[in-house]
Amino acid sequence: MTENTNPQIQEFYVKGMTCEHCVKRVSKAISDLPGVASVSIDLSSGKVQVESEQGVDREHLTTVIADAGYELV
Ligand SMILES: [Cu+2]
Repeated sequence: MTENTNPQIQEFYVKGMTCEHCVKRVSKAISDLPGVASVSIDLSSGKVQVESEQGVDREHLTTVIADAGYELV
């Protein structure tokens, strides 16, 4: 049974991204989280939009972003 098929869209801000390479790193790190359908990142503002099935745990995301070398703010 699928009860909730509406995707969750969450917005985060990540500090420290300076180029497309950073964007790719962060995007990949988030995409690897379970249930994540898509990630879109605006480099100039640091805004990260995550679309997922169940929502992404902020604490978990903080760790993943830190491991990639950036900071979730
Ligand atoms: Cu970079």
